[in-house]
Amino acid sequence: MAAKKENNSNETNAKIEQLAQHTTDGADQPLTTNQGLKINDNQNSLKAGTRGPTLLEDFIMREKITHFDHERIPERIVHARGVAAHGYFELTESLEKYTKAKFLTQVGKKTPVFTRFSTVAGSRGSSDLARDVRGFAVKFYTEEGNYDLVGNNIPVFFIQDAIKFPDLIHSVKPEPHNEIPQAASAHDTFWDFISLMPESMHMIMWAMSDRAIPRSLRMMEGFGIHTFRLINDEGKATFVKFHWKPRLGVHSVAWNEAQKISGFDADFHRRDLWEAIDGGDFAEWDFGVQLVAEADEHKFDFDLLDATKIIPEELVPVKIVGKMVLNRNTDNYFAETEQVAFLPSNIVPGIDFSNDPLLQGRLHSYLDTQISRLGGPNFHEIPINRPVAPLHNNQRDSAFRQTINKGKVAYEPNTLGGGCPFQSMAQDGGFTSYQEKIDGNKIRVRSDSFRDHFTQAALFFNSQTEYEQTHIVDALSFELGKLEVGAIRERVVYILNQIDETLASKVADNLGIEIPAKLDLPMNMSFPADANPDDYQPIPKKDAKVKKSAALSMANTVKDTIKTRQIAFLVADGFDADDVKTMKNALENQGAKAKIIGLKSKSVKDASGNEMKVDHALRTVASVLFDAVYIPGGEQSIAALSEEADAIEFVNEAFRHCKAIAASGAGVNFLKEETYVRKAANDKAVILNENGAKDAAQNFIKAIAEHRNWDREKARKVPA
Ligand code: HDE
Repeated sequence: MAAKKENNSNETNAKIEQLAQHTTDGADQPLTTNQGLKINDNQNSLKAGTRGPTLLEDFIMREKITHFDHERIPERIVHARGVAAHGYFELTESLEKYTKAKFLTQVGKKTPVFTRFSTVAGSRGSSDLARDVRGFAVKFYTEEGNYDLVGNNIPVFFIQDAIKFPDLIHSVKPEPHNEIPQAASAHDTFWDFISLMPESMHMIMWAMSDRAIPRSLRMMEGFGIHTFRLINDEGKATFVKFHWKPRLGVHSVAWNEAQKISGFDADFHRRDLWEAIDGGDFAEWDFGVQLVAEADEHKFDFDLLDATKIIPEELVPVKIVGKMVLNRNTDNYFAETEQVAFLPSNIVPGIDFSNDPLLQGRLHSYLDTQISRLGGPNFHEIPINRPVAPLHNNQRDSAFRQTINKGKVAYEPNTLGGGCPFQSMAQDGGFTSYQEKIDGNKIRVRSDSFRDHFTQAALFFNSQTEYEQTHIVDALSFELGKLEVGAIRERVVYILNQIDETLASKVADNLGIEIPAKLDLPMNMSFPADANPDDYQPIPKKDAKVKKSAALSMANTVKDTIKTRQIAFLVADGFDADDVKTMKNALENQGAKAKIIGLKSKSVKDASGNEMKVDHALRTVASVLFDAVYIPGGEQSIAALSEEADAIEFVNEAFRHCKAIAASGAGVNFLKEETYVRKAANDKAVILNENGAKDAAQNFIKAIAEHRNWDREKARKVPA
């Protein structure tokens, strides 16, 4: 056992060492060229005379500027905006019965991982808070080679076949004639495409829900989406879907809030992940699998190969078998986060693909795209992409080759190299593909079993609470309201009506239109756009086996922790130091972060004149960057805050976004007299306590753990 443990940590250390060998901060080192030549003058170029022209001979300047000229590489065509961290995956329950993959069979084994989160549509400099799907890509550096689980935070996808991917992405990206809008789906081309692709409707329900505006990357689920296969020692296959469940629960912000966060801190998610890890609050997810025996492949009323469908957890529960901990930030964003290359085709013995036509296309695309993005086929040699497993083959040369392969043998079979490197038998870890029986015509067609586009869209909508449904209606009304072409709007509303009549009528009402009685398609188009209209008509919603699924609503998530929540304390000179101390201690004991916000940048004085450092000046922040607000007592402090429009807006906005708000002493008057909180009778997330912070703390903690009091929207007609 001890030996095994040592082995695990050796592997983790090996990856860290491997990266460390390529790491430099230049400390105590002379400045050199890329050839190691020490530089004597880094201030002046080589010139013909003091005031003469610069000489072509200045190889030092030319090397430096040439490198600079090429500092930017093409960004990812999708998922350009991202952030990543290192950590490990630890297996807690063996899947030995189903797979021979070593990292999934040895309980307690820790496998190093590098995980990158991203938005999809925006370019690299866009905002973290765009309404969008989030990428959730994990590279496992296993002893049998790299395994990449390249998933998203939404368990389904827009399209069923990879051949549609370029169309989907061209439609959602900024429109090509004027490159507007950035990182937004609320424009004509996206909805034009969607209105002709009814298969996207399930995904649209998720994308228009609050799942598309997470509170934190540490508070979102991850899904492998496709059905994959696990293969055990006997070669037996079991279908599998992969899940990541965040230990802090699944939480989101309000749409109005998301738009404002984008202005106040476009790096909100990146900063949140960085600061949490930096402060020792490691990000954690449980890892789960849904397993389906091969014999049960056809027992569902949807197709396991259709990536627009989930397997409801009521039909196949998620079995938790491990956890992932992200505990180390990158040393260099570019070298690690930007240069990491994820490939769904990176698998290890014990895992195999299914015939999902979306997955099949991905197996080609990722390798292909890295070749132009990372400058050639040697991107596997970049430190972050190197496996910890040893690597030997006869691939040679091309741009930026790092390995110096010795000897004259670069082919196999050979005798001159002693037959090396040699093939491995399956029992020695040699990869063999699962021998699936295939018997069919060579044909371009969509399987009939892929035709039902509305049943699961309705399942998702029906599984939401009232406020979640309202948010979907609001999001659709926002997106469709932005369109310039009315006919697109009408088509989408017509399709929404196939999912749920109330949904469609509420959206139609917000848009000021009627639900169209029939689909109006220009140019004799078929629905959806398909070569042969008779061949492919979406079928109406079925009477599904599962009508509501608890796992689909975020209302049912973890709500018993305030760990890492950011609580704003609004103060000015003369604040009550006891209030601040008591509340700060109470919150920090539960793992939350109290942030002092004063009127000036440096410090603020309490009622006795003692100075306290502030974390932020009010003018640099807004309540959208925090989870809750506390106003401590202190007559003078409150008098000053009452004169500050920003302080009043801070509270009003927190109220509008349904956050927990607490006050003690004179702070109560501020809330009651100056802000919307005066309207908040019986609001469980407004905690007013004239007697001091101590009594307020417990109720405040409870309200913060609930994340939001979304009911406030209904009671107070507070738009969010
Ligand atoms: Fe991707 N996708 N994708 N995708 N995808 C890329 O690869 C592609 C799809 C996902 O953090 C690209 O390295 C096709 C589904 C993530 O680096 C590219 C299809 C899912 C990331 C590509 C899909 C994803 C990518 C662009 C349709 C969830 C970011 C840059 C069949 C399961 C990984 C790159 C990172 C990135 C192609 C659909 C997830 C162009 C053709 C479904 C998380 O190769």
